[in-house]
Amino acid sequence: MSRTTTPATRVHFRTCTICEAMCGLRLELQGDEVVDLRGDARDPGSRGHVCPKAWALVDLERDPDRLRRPLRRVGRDFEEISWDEALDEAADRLHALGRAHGPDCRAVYLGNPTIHNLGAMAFAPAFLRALGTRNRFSATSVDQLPHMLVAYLMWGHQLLLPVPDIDRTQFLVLLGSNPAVSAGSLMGAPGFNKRMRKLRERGGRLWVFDPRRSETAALADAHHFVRPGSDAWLLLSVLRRLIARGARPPEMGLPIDGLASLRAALDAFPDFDLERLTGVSSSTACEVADALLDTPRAALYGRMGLSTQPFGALCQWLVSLINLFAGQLDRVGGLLFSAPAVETRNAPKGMGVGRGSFGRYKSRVRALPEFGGELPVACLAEEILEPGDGRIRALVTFAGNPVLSTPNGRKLDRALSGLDFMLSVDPYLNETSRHAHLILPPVGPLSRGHYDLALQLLATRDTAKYSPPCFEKDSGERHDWQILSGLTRRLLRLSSAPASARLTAGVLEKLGPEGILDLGLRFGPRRGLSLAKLKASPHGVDLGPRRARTLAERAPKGTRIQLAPEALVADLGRLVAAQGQTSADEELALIGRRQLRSNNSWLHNCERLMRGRDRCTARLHPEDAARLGLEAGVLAELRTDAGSVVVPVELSDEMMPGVVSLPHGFGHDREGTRLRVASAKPGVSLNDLSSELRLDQASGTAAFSGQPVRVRAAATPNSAGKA
Ligand SMILES: Nc1nc2c(c(=O)[nH]1)N[C@H]1C(S)=C(S)[C@@H](COP(=O)(O)OP(=O)(O)OC[C@H]3O[C@@H](n4cnc5c(=O)[nH]c(N)nc54)[C@H](O)[C@@H]3O)O[C@H]1N2
Ligand SMILES: Nc1nc2c(c(=O)[nH]1)N[C@H]1C(S)=C(S)[C@@H](COP(=O)(O)OP(=O)(O)OC[C@H]3O[C@@H](n4cnc5c(=O)[nH]c(N)nc54)[C@H](O)[C@@H]3O)O[C@H]1N2
Ligand code: SF4
Ligand SMILES: [Mo]
Repeated sequence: MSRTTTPATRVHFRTCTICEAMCGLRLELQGDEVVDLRGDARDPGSRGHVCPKAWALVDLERDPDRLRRPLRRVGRDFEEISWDEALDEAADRLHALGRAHGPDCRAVYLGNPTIHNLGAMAFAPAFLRALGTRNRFSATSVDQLPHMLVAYLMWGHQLLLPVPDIDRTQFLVLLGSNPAVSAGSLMGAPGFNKRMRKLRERGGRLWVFDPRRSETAALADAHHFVRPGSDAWLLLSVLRRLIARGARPPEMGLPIDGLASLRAALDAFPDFDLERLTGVSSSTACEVADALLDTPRAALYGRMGLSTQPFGALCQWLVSLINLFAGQLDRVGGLLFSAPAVETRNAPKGMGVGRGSFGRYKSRVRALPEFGGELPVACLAEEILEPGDGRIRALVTFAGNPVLSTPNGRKLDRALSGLDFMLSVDPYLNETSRHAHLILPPVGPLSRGHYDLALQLLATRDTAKYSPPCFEKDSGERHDWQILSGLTRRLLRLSSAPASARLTAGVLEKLGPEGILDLGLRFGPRRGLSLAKLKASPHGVDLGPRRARTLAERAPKGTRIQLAPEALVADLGRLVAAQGQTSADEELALIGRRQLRSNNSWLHNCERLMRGRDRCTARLHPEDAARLGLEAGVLAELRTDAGSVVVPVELSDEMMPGVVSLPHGFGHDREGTRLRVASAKPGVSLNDLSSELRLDQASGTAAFSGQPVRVRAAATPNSAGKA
């Protein structure tokens, strides 16, 4: 009788590193094979929630397309080289260009997965310092920059971001956010649907303002269509109503400046026709204001749809003012500030994230303002292409795919192909890294230890959890932090940096991410925490409910709340001027559409998620389709000032008439990538349509929402996805 031996079964607990929900996962393994994956019911934050994307962690770990060794470009091809050779060459070339043209000729772009990566969070600051360039870019300026700018201007720290207390609120108003799909952002909210069911069971209400009847709107007590990019008028109306009803900012434990200037600015703002501009009636705006004022626990919150639009900063300022005047800011059931176990804000100088800064310098070509040491990524391409002193000649991309994720991807594509040197730290040879001279791939997502240093600040509950690596990396692989540290050390050596800088780099490398985390926990505000303690609690530690009135404790010393920051008051003039602008009849307003089985641009090589019908479609209202002579299933050409794409059409009355939506992160048909699954169903890139010139001028954030787009039947029926 033959006997087969089954490998021993082991169970591994970890945090999912894909989105801000930070779901606790329970993986069951037989040998090296993951045979089961489910939500960890004992995780104090996610309590068993999980979504289909979590399996991508397993698939990416095993993906044959995932790079394991450094690649060097040879003509149009790549060859594998050793780590030492690759790191030496990268540092030498960056150093040589810096010597010849000054440090600023070397730019850096940090992508979204950086924040989901303990090692990268711990080691990127030193790398950035060693490079010493003003040309820093990141996904921040296609995402949450307006939130950070407003926090910096109003209460003195870019990371003091108030989070809706969704488990205790009785009235939640969401604008431009779709947590039923996204799991929330700057509001990490795993199991959002369940939590909304509970809200309604306790007699609470959810209202949604969105140009699409989104998956979140479908859960709501009321959904109102709002014209893309027009929310600032709606928010102004809500604020005016609050003030007309006598609302005043409550005692916050901090001095409050600017009430008179704010009132003067609001009084001077001309009357406007809210319904014509936004599609929302004045009575609805008043209802929102009244409910926020009269419900003891209520919160108004706006996210992507409010930030990445022409008035992103104005919107986020108005959101904060509304919550403040309604007495809901820093209050239980309203919006609260987090109290994480590791205070990155208090990290030693240069290691954490400082208070922020704004407008200390400007971009060379378009004079866009710096924020927190970064420039808006919408100007990256022109900074490379435009000749002259100060031109960017080298670029390091780290965990980013800006060709698909930043405005006018085609222009950036062109710009990248002309760089003197480009380095990508990325596990894939994709639309961006295909331009690199060197690609340094980190280990897979299950082979590293993890703790969410930054996202804990933004979640709806304070927890702390360390995930050990599920797999040992093989000796020929490197962690992101080892790549960053290897580059930092070499750059410091080449530039004969002071001994102290080199010593610090050496100490950090010895500590590694886990050692740094341990120090952060031990010296953090929560007593008794350490890495050992977290290792002994594999499901994570609950840090208890959040408290009200913590802004005064957490704001930098000497903070005075600024109700009317000059830059924002001045920006009201731009809103007044936009009142008269009209769009052409044949134009629709373009918005994005996140999907449950996709995450930005980088999960499309996961077969499990890509299965089924083509999801990269243009969705519009049947009335618009009839007017434009389009039917479901036909191919349409979408054209803007930036470019054009051809995509299949879907019809749905979930769309506000006059609005068309397309998901972002697709467009995998570019030549020279190694993406087996993604390029089989490439879709088109939304950012081939978005213009790099369309910005929230106040913050420099890309204004994706509401881009005017001409839609018509495509002339070439066979060119789907091959724009
Ligand atoms: N039109 C439009 N554009 C958008 C958006 C939108 O809604 N509409 N959304 C914006 C938002 S919110 C964001 S955050 C950005 C995202 O923009 P980016 O961060 O530029 O793009 P991602 O698609 O997240 O690409 C992540 C890259 O990191 C790599 N990667 C994944 N994990 C790791 C890792 O652990 N280490 C390293 N080194 N690399 C890794 C992936 O292979 C991929 O190349 O896109 C923005 N762009
Ligand atoms: N499944 C999945 N989850 C994700 C991601 C993903 O790609 N896929 N990405 C992650 C990332 S990086 C982020 S930043 C978060 C973002 O998470 P969210 O902030 O929830 O962003 P979106 O899901 O893009 O939802 C934005 C909503 O705004 C609406 N909208 C568009 N324009 C306007 C406007 O002008 N006004 C108003 N009022 N609404 C508008 C859109 O129709 C959409 O419903 O999601 C994260 N989670
Ligand atoms: S919701 Fe986000 S964190 Fe949770 S399993 Fe899905 S991708 Fe991972
Ligand atoms: Mo994002």
